[in-house]
Amino acid sequence: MFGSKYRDEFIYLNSMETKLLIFIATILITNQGIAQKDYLHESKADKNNRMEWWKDATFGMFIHWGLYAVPAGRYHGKISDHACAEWIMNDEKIPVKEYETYANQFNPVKFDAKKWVTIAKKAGAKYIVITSKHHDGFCLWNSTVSDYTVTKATPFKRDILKELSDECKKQGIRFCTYHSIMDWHQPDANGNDSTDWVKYREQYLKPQLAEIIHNYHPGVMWFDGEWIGKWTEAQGKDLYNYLRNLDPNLIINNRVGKGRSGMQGMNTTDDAVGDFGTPEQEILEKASNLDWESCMTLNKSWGFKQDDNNWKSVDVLIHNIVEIVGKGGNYLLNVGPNAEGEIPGQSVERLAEIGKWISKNSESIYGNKRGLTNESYKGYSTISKNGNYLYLFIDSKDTSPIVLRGLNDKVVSIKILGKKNILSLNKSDNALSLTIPPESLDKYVTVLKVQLK
Ligand code: FHN
Repeated sequence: MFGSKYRDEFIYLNSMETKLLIFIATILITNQGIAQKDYLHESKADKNNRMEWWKDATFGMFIHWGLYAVPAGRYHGKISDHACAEWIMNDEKIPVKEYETYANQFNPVKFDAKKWVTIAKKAGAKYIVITSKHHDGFCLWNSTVSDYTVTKATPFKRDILKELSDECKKQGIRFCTYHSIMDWHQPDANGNDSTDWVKYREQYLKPQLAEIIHNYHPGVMWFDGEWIGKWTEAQGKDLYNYLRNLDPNLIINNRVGKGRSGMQGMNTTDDAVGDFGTPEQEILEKASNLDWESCMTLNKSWGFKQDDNNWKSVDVLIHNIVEIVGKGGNYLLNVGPNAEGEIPGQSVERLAEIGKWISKNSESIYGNKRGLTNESYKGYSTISKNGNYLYLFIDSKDTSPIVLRGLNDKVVSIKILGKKNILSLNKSDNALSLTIPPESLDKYVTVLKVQLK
């Protein structure tokens, strides 16, 4: 797999001032200088305070971008069998030196951070999570501990994380980063000798994460590639503490450890590390009061795949949002920009349509808690933090009466969100029911605002 022409063997060792900087930094942030605070036993109140912006944000845009956008799912003219284009190096067994040649072709001259952040904002996304480094090991920032970066190995030369993080700051969107623990390009990450693995963790993975945190200030560090045998829960806990000592406010997903399977790392019963659960391409079956985020693609591939036209409909996507918020989660919806630096039109169209719906119904989506149980209301709902307003999501294809049980003495009024007229209610002994005039139904999901006593 190796024979890289790009030096990953810690080029900073050739530079005295950088070596001194690393040495000082290591002294300061390991437990030889400022004592490492233990964040693994943070109080629930402190965690809730730290997570509040993320929970209120509810909806994020995921971005998978890197050298894999160049082949875009094809190799030697053949469409790769794997659904995900970002896995092409592994699936087509592309030798490192051959895969590296994609770097010479990576020149996304149409990349425009302002355009990308505007697309996210218009979609109603409040945060962006971009792949700083995916499994192929290619770095989308100007790393000092590798030559295998967009600034040094491509004709493009620009620091993508810098441009995107600056634009996110300008437009008030939280900038966050995805980072793969597994690294197909790093000799020490794939060496058989355990000292190689220590060297990868301590002298490559951690310094790169420190660079990202110091230079681009991500709100979330979204780990992935944690399933490899070499990575352990204990290493995840060590990394979690290391990063929280660099930025105490950083939010870190449960894939920093081995918690991905379902909701591990979420339950107070087990001690798996991580701040939120990460169900992928699925929505939790049951609602949960734990912090969780469902991540999904718009088609099938995370990275740009030129032959993947399996686009999800807007109706499905909006119903996903409603189900996820109704079950207490966040939604992280992915785009895979192409090698020119453009987000595919099919993605932009869907995100814009989602954004129109969210804009009309925003108070039912952002900053709320999950709502009623099925016993009280058969659909999904959210409730405002102060408990004064309940939001019922009505599938516009379902014309059956809306029934609320056990709330008779609590309901002051019900109206369609965004409209003035109060809807008339039928009261029975323990239930309220109503129907919405067909002409008042939303194209996708109609939202009722219920004022409670
Ligand atoms: O292997 C990756 C995949 O390429 C993609 O990044 C997803 C996104 O969550 N995570 C892994 C598969 O679980």
